[in-house]
Amino acid sequence: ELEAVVFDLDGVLTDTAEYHYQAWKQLADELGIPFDRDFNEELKGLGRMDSLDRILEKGGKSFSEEEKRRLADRKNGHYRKRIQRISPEDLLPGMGRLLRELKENGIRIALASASKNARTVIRQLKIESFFDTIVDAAHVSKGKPDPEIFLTAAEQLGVPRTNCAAVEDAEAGIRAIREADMFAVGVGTETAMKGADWIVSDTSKLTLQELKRRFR
Ligand code: B16
Ligand code: MG
Repeated sequence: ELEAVVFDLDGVLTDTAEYHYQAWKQLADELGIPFDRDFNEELKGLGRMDSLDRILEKGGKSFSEEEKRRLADRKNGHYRKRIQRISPEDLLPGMGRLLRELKENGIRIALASASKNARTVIRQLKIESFFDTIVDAAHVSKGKPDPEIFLTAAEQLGVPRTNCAAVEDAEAGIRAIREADMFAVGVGTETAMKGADWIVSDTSKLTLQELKRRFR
């Protein structure tokens, strides 16, 4: 039976994925590395350093660890500038309703985000009080597609993993959910979300009633 729902942040609760794209694009432009939305798809859900490594690899550039840290910080600056504008209006369609439905029905709620900026974003969206636990990159050692972040969320909620559903918009995230033995809900296209147990084209289709029906 469904006891808990674990949410990814970027691309599920709000479209920070767009801001990550813009911030990486700005950094890539500064470095003279080609960067487009297609390539950005591959970065979704990956941690900051993993993403940077992919971009540098694609551009055929190598930097020292020290320089890479500086580049990652620079990207984070580009990103933080953009997320300051986030407000409750930036919650993706239907997500405010879903969070309320879950609360009213006693279903526990967790956040599992690879972003170290997750709490800032959740605060700006004014949805912090819905979450029973927030697990972000600072709490885990292995990033998605490793299942650690989802398993940590279930553990902190005290709910068996098989009674959890998790919602993701990234390939790496869907893999992590499946590895964690949870019910995987994918937001996106059939191709990008292949492997998910239930795929919705956008967040407005995510209702508790339908989730319960699909849940194994
Ligand atoms: P930060 P999620 C992920 O968040 C993003 O999808 C990914 O694009 C980003 O690189 C990663 O967080 C790290 O974010 O640089 O803010 O620490 O989708 O797992 O909520
Ligand atoms: Mg995401």
